[in-house]
Amino acid sequence: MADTELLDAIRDVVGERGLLTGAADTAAYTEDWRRLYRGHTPGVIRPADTDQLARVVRLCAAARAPIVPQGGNTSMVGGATPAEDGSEFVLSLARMARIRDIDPLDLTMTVEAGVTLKAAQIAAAEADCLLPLSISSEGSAQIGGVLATNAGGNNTVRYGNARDLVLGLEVVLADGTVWNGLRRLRKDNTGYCLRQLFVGSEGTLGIIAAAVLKLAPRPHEVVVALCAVASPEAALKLFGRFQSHDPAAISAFELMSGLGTDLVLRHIEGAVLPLASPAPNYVLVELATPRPDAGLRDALESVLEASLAEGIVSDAVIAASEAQRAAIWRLREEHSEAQKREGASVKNDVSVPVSKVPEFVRRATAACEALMPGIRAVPFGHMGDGNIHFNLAQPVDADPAWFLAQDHAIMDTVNEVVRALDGSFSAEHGIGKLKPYMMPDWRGGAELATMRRIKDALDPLGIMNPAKVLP
Ligand code: 2HG
Ligand code: ZN
Repeated sequence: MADTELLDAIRDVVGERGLLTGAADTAAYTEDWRRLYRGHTPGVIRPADTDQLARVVRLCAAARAPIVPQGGNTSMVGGATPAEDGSEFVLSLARMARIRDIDPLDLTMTVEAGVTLKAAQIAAAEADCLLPLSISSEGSAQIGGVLATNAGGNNTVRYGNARDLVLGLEVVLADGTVWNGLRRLRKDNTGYCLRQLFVGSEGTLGIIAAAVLKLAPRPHEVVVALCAVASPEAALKLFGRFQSHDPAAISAFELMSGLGTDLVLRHIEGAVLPLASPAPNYVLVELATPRPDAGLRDALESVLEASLAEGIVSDAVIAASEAQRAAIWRLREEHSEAQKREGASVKNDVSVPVSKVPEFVRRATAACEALMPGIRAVPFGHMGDGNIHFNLAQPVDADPAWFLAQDHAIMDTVNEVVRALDGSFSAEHGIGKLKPYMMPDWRGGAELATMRRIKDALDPLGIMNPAKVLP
């Protein structure tokens, strides 16, 4: 089918509103959040429901036209950006944004792919439930993308990753067939677990159209503290204290470096440090429980008092209101934006065993400083689950393009340390366009060969998010 014929056929399915073709209209969909990739597209397709989605996928399959599924376009690895050659359609799920059902007794919600994570959290809270997944980009990130990338975020220490919250999926397969797997069962051993194949597949096997997510009871008490610590070693000791007090109460345990926090204070309007003086490192700890009168605040105070007395913590503040809680969280959640404003940055989204986080930060910092004088390590992230964002800010006054041109050397340097500590080169952001070249080295042999066979079986034409994930 000729290009204009295909565009006309797609427009017949999704209507005028459902297809954007002008460069000005498609621009926001062709560049990634980090501005590492700028692609071109013959059109951004915006179906309104699963039936339209399936019909356009069928048209694209018949024309062998490649498709890049896109949610909130918040990928950190270029996972949702089309190729430069202008051959790939962007398939935006944004209009499929209905919350189909919430059941507080089953503790489930059924949501369409284009619902933002934030909107899903709010809907769950209105039903007196908790959707226990929280990421910095939750205001823009959409459920489809969150699941397709198996997002992790701040609550993994307690509730696991996105994968652990999925009971059922509705998926449009690469030939346009709709698989309705929207089951809400806690037990269902009926052959291969197809839903988990699509979770984390980054749109390379099919397109997630809707999902049944597990909810948790809504917490009655939530307490947040910001703690000043001398080093990641001290942060690990503090984690141990909270673990031995009550591991089930920890809903987030986040590490921030002095530099990262300083960048937030410098670049983000209204950000303030609620402590008397700056520290080399900080921990944000959040405890939460659905039990009323659990006395969490007292527990938090007593762990912090003991840690202060032992010299593990040098200062700490417990949020006294919802607003203070939000202000402390803001220091953590604005880390990416602040680093973007500071200049060029190379990101390493890595994981190591929790007990190895301090050693990892020390060795990776030394290795990067040896590689490039003036480079600035900004380690932060989800210490409670071992996932550190070991980001490197460009040397002050360096040319950003020069710095970014060395991203492979920097990432390889960090990954050598990750490997020595039995970690992973991609903890939660996925592979996208940025990291397929690392796959043979890290996942080669039987693992990568099996992934290729799965890809060939489910997407024989190779039209689903080409050149992502697999090298
Ligand atoms: C976070 O934890 C995100 O805030 C982004 O995963 C991390 O910017 C980053 O590297
Ligand atoms: Zn993160």
